[in-house]
Amino acid sequence: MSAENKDKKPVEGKHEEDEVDKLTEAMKDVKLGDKEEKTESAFKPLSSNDIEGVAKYILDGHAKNIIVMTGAGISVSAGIPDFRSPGTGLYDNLEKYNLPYAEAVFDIDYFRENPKPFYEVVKGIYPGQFHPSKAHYFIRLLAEHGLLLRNFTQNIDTLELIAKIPQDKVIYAHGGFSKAHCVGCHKEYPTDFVREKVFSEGIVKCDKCNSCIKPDIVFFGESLPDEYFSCSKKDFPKCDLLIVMGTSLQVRPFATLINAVGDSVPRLLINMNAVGVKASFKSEGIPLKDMMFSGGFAFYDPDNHRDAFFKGTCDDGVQKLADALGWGEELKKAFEDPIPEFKFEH
Ligand code: CNA
Repeated sequence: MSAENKDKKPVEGKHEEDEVDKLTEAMKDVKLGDKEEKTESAFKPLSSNDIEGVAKYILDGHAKNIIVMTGAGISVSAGIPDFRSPGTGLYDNLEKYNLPYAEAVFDIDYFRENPKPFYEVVKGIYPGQFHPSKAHYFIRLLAEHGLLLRNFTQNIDTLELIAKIPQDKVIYAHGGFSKAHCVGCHKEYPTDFVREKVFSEGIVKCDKCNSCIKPDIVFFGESLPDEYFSCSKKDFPKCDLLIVMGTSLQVRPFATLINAVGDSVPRLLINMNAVGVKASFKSEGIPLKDMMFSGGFAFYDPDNHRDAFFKGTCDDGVQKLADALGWGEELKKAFEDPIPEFKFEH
């Protein structure tokens, strides 16, 4: 048996036991002869579809394999603009680059033609300039309490590393700055060299083929790292609570992961606005983009039995959740941690 399979068995067994416990609990309300549909809608993993309900679910011991999906919104309070927030997001502030469309700044074909806008924009995100947000430290606390299965992040700012979230718990779905390669001949370059050139010369060229060098951020038109696929396949079936924070859920394939947890697994969204909602409730929030993947959050569905939405900042949401878990002071203290000198180590 491979090491991976050895690891897998007990976790799956435990997960099944939890499922049986949950089902047994749910069956208590079922009267003899009740129709099956009623059994399903009676099943409610959360005592209330809000942060308090999620905290109770955790405190009752139901969440031992929490997955946290994150996006640019968790780093906004750290001083890094997101993409899509109206007015402040990067996409609303690109006029000076005369781009054909906003996403072009992170498009691999456009980069090959005109790399300058990317190098300019990326200076404002480059690791080493920012202090992580409370939301990053909350993810670290989940790991320290032994509850974090994985943090899947779309972010490229590396604040997960600075907040000391264990790096084997983080999947950088859209890559990062820890490596850099030439887009022509794929020669690898030291990250410090690339960083220095970006800030001093505004453009970085390969000494072998004269193409541009790009940090290993995943651009539109490029594939996601292998570990994103292998870990999402392995992790999501084990997940017993999904927390989604600070993302518009507009970028595939990442966004579709919210549908990859089991049907009875609670999902908490902490965001400034409702996103990833079921297409039938699009008047209430931003729906999941791709109809090929059915599902989405059911906040506005009268039969919603497991989705909770906290409307507000990630930092307020995690503080409220931490308070409800009795970790409020621990989170405030972690947030005050002095940040280590920045080094690419993952
Ligand atoms: P996005 O599309 O810009 O969406 C951000 C979401 O967060 C929006 O729904 C906002 O309403 C919400 N939001 C903004 N501020 C807050 C806040 N303080 N609290 C709670 N919610 C907030 O960004 P996504 O991450 O969804 O898009 C994926 C892109 C963004 C990835 O490819 C990233 O690489 C890329 N990106 C990353 C960074 C970063 O690494 N910090 C910055 C900008 C863009």
